Amino acid sequence: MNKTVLITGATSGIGRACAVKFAEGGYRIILTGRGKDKLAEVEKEILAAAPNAEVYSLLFDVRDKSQVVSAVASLPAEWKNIDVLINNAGLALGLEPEYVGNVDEWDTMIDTNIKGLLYMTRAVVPSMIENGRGHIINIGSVAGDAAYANGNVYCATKSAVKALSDGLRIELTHTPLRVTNLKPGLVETNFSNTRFHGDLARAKNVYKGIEPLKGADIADVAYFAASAPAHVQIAEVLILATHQASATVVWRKDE
Ligand code: NDP
Ligand code: 8X3
Repeated sequence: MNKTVLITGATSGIGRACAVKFAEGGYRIILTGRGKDKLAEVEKEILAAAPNAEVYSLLFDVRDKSQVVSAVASLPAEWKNIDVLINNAGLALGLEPEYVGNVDEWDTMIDTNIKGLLYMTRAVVPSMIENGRGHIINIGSVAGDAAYANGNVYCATKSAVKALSDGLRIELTHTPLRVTNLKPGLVETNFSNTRFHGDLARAKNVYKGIEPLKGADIADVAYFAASAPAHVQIAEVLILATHQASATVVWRKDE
């Protein structure tokens, strides 16, 4: 049987691109997300790109511990053996100093980017250990390497993704399982629209004067890491746009 990948936040951006890339590579795809219609749309896109792909969709919110547990437990027997877990669901909300930050938005970022990732890991990894195979690919960020002004809580959540990836890798050294932390820089997806609460002009401005990465660029790296020989563990990858050197150093062409 072909390998199976489960992707959180598969309804948009990087997660959606991973779903298509892994389907094209012959993986069976478990799509997970919060919108039924969006999941159906992604399923259609996958089948257009890879007509023989097998796709199974799970509808849940990664912040909800009991939904995570029951969604994973509800997988039919033939979908239960997950080879690759891509912990991708995540978001930034707002860009303002910590001392005036929106406390509810902090909760949402922490609940999604840290706790959601933990709930998924807790729900999926034990069966990977039992099966003697598995790969956890966490989507961290350049924002986890160093804080930038007004990024505070978002940067902290992505630092946490690094710590959790490193910790899990240490805890799994006695197993064949692998853990990868992918740290993208500027990727043009729905990310900035979400961060700026639907202010499309402000979101567009983030990518002004630079050719940003695309979701597909990150999917290529995720697929490469998953395809490495069993003795090779791609532990961490920082993926930046060519004219970007860090979260804050970006060369922009005048437009
Ligand atoms: P998108 O906004 O395009 O996609 C985010 C995905 O996460 C959506 O499918 C969204 O679903 C899902 N999601 C958000 N909250 C939840 C939740 N509570 N439960 C389930 N799914 C949820 O952004 P990206 O593709 O860019 O982001 C993907 C990951 O990449 C995030 O972890 C982000 O932090 C990280 N990243 C992004 C970078 C960028 O520049 N774009 C750079 C570095 C890292 P819904 O539509 O339902 O909200
Ligand atoms: C997203 C990249 O630099 O906007 O994680 O924080 S950045």
